[in-house]
Amino acid sequence: MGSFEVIQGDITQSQVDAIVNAANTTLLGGGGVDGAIHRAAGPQLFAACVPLNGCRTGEAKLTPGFELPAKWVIHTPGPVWQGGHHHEAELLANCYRNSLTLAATQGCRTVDFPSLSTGVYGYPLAAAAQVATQTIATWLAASKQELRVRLVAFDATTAQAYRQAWAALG
Ligand code: AR6
Repeated sequence: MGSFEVIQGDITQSQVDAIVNAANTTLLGGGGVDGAIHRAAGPQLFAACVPLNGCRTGEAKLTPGFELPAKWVIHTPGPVWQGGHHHEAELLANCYRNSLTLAATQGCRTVDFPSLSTGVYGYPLAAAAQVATQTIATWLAASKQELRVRLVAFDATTAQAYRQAWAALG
């Protein structure tokens, strides 16, 4: 069991056990939330990512948070939207599931996600929100741990999409 909530804000400010990074497969930084996380964590984050040798789409790898308020960063490359027939939904679900499992394995009680894949990677927001909320709900229902999960939306439109998708699960 556990809980889920949507908030609006800047994930680099999150005071939680782990934040999730919308990374790319190199894990060596980029723009968007990835760039913001690397800037806020400081250069040690990049140094910690180099020996990880990248990460496959849908998988997740852990580093410390360094100068972030969050203790850990879980890096997961989401799928690039290619029209919806290239396993995008399955890969996006894998990102959420693998990140949650990694957080739980690490003993985290609180984990914050950004809206994976809906920026540069072009995943349609409503569809991404549906996959994310469904995957989180299923994972929480199956888990024995008390994990508090939050979706940190950068803007109001994104927050609304995830709130709607969560409510639609019934
Ligand atoms: N806090 C919370 N959400 C944020 C923040 C922040 N500080 N900054 C941006 N967002 P994106 P993707 C939101 O493009 O689509 C990078 O270059 C943003 O508004 O960051 O998975 C990586 O290196 C959007 O809603 O991630 C990859 O190459 C969401 O975060 C690529 O972009 C995700 O947008 C990954 O693309």
